[in-house]
Amino acid sequence: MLIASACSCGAVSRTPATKLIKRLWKLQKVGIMIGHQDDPVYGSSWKWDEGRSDVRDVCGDYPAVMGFDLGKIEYQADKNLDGVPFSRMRKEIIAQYNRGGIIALSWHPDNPVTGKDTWDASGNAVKEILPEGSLNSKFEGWLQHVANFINSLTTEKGVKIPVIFRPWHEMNGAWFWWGSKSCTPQELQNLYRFTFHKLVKEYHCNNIVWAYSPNYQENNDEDQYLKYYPGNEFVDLIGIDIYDFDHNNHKYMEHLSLELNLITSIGADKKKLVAITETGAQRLPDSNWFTQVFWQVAKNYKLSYALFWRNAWDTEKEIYMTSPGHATATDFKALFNLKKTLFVNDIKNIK
Ligand code: BMA
Repeated sequence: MLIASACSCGAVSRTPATKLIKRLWKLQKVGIMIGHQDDPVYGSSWKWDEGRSDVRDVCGDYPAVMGFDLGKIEYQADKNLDGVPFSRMRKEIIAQYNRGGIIALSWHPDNPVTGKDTWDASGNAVKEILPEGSLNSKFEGWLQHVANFINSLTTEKGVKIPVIFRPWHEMNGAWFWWGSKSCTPQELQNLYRFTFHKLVKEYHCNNIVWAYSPNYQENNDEDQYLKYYPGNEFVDLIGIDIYDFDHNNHKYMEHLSLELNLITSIGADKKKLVAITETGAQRLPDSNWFTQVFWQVAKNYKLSYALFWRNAWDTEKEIYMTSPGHATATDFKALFNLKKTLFVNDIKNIK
């Protein structure tokens, strides 16, 4: 099961994944990359235009990290769960790679037992899709579709594009069908390892940097954080998903610093990259949130990146990133101008 491409401690054989891991270690020493989910496909007041980005329209550069979600690739659908065509997603991933940027993938698959969406936590789905379960072969098909997409990420010259992938994210929460109320920690670990094994060993995805990405949790400690951890050989980067959903800056700052104290120390112990794998203040109610709330905490840590969630075209409350004319635009430019925040132009020559 152990393979060189999944090891973060110095590549044995050079694969697209090990090259990206090495690059991420270099970059983590330079600053914190700023990321944005679905950045080039829609924004707070537009959708599907080409060549647009709320981030670039505000500060003149693309985010260093772009996030995309694979939800519904399990059916080989044309569009993901948020309406993004997979062909467009592939095109934007290639463009982001060509400009020197980095790509992070998540996956919100439907519930394989009930056929309902990813938030349907019923049906003991994890047990059913594992090797002894009744839906294992169906699930293998799903993983093959994921692998086909990830393997299809190549430049025009045929160079395979590496991506950060964080399967079964927020598993310590109870909202997804792989969450804490729907399976045991052991089952979740088996699911992660099964996913890893299929994608890496069977489908030869040598371009995945593997991320472990639980959600923020009250009174978190090392044991809690690692409760679902699949093992060092399956993980290159550890992170945390953490939001402010109720406009409480103080609480967000306190929680973020507790989580970052914890995961940067675990990261140092385990020699793993560390990131804020999802974050944001819902609706962005404060004009200076980026520099005065987020950055006041984040600046104290060595982190790979912070990925702000999407400016949803389909849900009014889901605004997590600045945009032209938004009250946060001036403050975001100030964040952009800081030496330690990295956008594409800051990283493109650091290979
Ligand atoms: C969630 C929300 C959903 C969305 C999903 C996948 O956190 O933003 O509206 O469908 O991510 O992008």
